[in-house]
Amino acid sequence: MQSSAAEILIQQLAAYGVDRVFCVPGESYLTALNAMYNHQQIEVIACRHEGGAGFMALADAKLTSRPGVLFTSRGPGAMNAAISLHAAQQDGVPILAFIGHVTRSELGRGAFQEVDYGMTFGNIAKEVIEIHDGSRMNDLIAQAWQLSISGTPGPIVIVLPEDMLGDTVSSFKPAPPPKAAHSGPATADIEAVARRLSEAKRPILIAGSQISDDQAKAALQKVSERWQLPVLGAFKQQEVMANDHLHWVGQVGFVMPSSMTEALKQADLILAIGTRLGDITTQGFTFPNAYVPKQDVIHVYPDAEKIGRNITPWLGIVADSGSFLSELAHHPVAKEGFSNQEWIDTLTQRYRELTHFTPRPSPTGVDFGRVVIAINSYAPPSSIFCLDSGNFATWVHRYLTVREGQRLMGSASGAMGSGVPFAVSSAMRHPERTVIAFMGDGGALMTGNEIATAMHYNANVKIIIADNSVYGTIKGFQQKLFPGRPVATSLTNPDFAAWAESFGVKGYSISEDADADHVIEAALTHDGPVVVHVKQSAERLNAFSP
Ligand SMILES: Cc1ncc(C[n+]2csc(CCOP(=O)(O)OP(=O)(O)O)c2C)c(N)n1
Repeated sequence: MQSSAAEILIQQLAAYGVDRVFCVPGESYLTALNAMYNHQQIEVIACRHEGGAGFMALADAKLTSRPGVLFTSRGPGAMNAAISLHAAQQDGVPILAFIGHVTRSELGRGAFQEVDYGMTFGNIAKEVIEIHDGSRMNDLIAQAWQLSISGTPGPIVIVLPEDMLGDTVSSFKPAPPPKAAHSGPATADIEAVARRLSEAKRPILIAGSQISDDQAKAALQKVSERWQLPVLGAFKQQEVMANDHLHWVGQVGFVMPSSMTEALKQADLILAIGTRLGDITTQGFTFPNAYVPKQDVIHVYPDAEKIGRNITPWLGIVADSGSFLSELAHHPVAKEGFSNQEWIDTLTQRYRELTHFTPRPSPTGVDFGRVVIAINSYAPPSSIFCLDSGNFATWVHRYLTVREGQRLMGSASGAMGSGVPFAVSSAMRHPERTVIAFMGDGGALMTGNEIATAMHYNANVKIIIADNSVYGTIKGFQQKLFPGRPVATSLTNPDFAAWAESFGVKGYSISEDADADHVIEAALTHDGPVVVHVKQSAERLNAFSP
């Protein structure tokens, strides 16, 4: 039997369990779109911008633990999608990004919308695979899938010359998807870790993005309890462990008060698992400090290339976070009783002080902390929280309690515009759960038009916009570095509640602190999508500013 290469591509995605792809359609991959017509088990989501489509694929990957799938047109479409591929790279999330391309005879001739994707995405994607021969479709999709999920997961770009998609090729027998190459710790490594943990007086575990599935998270909690380890979430990884657990000491954010950083620096052993120990997680390479840290560092990561890149470890272990954690969770504790309790108490006490909310009324607008506290009260137990990037997030990280069974997805790349698409995709994947997105007025108008996608596909999203009428994060930096000289940071905004209503979404406003509680209750119990316009005070630009 013969098929087109495009048909093989879609058949293979279906065989791998892909049930949803995100796209903006384009003339450069019409044959692939046409093949999707035959495979109704794959839902094709038409988005309003390729950046939005890519962020949706990223959130879908986080929620399904398999690669998110994105299709974009060549040139302009691919360029719009770049932000989401960069976010996937920085978050270590697998995405397959299929990009239409000029025909093979036009290659290298500066054809309409032609781009050299190897050059363009070479430093962002794990691999750029250009398929020149339709008969290789089968093999190369398998390769792309495998590469995206192995080692540090990440984006793979697959370039599809338009005419190649029409190649007539032999049919294939659909096979199950390739599995990630598995890596586990050696017995001697686990023994060494156990010994070192038993000797430590003030150990701390830094938990990263690769502790991503429920099993790994459960093993993390067990390790923390058995080995008496306080747990610090890496940048944006507030969901790795329940925030009301007695060993949770917070997530490392951009802004971290010295009361916490000074306490952390007293640690005598750092067990870093599933994190690349980047600049924000290490607070500018000061905890642990680069390259030779003051404390012994045990660095566990599935990719040898990332160990020792920033921090020289006492022991580096190439292993999946989940396998490492479950082995350590089951290893006999080497010594009876630990003397870490005082240390844990010191850190958790600091954490509790930091997260204790004291209302601070302002004549210029709403204290965003009031809104976050109201969400703590009304968000159902299985809520999915989605974050855009900006200083509004400092209130979320400080005051939101992410409980067991809840999720919080942010973007480690700090990409503005992720909030609405993450929420739309999450609400499609989990229509039974409440999905709440937080964003600033800046991020809201970058990809907020994806609310139209939510309406088109009945995605029930609850969108909270912190409107301080400035690019607050940048204004904060300007105030610090160039006081009294704001440039390009003030904004004129629409009435976001009315804007929401124009999409057919219920719009709410919070104009004063006293509104926060009842409006959030109404918005979260409203049967359908909502936008809540919070007229936030611009006086305090982050949750820690005086
Ligand atoms: C796509 C993108 N463009 C620019 C930036 C740089 N940047 C970081 S935060 C920020 C301002 C965010 O403003 P807003 O969404 O209003 O949130 P706020 O900081 O005021 O809470 C900007 C422009 C970025 N991170 N991402």
